[in-house]
Amino acid sequence: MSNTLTIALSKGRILEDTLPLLASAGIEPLEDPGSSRKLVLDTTQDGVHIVILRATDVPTYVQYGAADVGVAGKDVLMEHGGEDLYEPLDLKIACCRLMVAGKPGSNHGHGALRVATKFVNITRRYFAEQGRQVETVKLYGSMELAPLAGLSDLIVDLVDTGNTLKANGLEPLEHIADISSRLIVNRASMKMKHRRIKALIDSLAAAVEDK
Ligand code: PRT
Ligand code: MG
Repeated sequence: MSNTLTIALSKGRILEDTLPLLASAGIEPLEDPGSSRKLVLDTTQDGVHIVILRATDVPTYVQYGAADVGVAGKDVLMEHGGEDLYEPLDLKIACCRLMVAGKPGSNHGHGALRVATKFVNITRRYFAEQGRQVETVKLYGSMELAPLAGLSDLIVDLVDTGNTLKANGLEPLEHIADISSRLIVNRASMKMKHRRIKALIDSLAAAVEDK
C-alpha cells in the first residue's frame, strides 16, 4: 500500500486540464478516463492509480487517506472546509471567480435577502463577515434560474466569461474570491510517502511554470 499512490480527480474541466500536467510529470492513464466506465485507472507509472470522483468528494477522499493526493477547485475546498489537507500547489487551471450575482441593483434590497447557491457555507460566511443578514437556499445546479423564477434575490455562483449570467438577465455584483484548481495532499501520506509525493509536486510545479 505504502508504495502505491492514488490520485483523485473529477470528471469535466478539471480532468481535462489536469491530464496534460500529469502527462508532463510522466503519469498517463492507460485508459481514456473520459470514455472508460472504470473508476480506478492504472497509469504509465507503476503503482500510481487515478480514481475518478464527483468533484465535491475529492477533498473527502484525500482527507480520509482513501486517496493520497487530489485536484480540486478552490471553491470546492472553501466549501468543504479543507481541514487536515495540505494544499501545496496552485495548478492555475479551471480559473474563474466566485461572485454574488443577480438582477442589476438587487444586492441592496430591504430586509433579509434570499440567496440561492450550492456554496451555502461560503455564502453564509461571506455575508456574516459583512454583518449582512441573508437567507440561503441550497441548490445543486442551474443557479442562474433562481432569480428569474422568483426563488431568490441573489445567487452565489462561479463566473468565467459572464455569458451565462448575461444570457439570463443577471450581472455580477460582488466578487467573493478568485478560483483555480489546487493540488491537495493527505497529511499522513505526505509523511509516509514523502519522496514520491515531493517528486510529484516538483514535476507538477515545473509543468505549471512551463504552460
Ligand atoms: O456536476 P458537479 O457539480 O459535480 O461538477 P461540475 O459539473 O460543476 O464540474 P465541472 O467539470 O464544471 O468543474 C467544476 C470546477 O471547475 C469548479 O469547481 C471550478 O473550480 C471550476 N470552474 C472554472 C468552473 C467554471 N470555471 C465555470 N465557469 N465551474 C463551473 N463553471 C460554470 C458556472 O457554474 C456557471 O454555470 O460555468 C457557468 C459560468 O460560465 P460563464 O463562462 O458563462 O461565466
Ligand atoms: Mg458543470
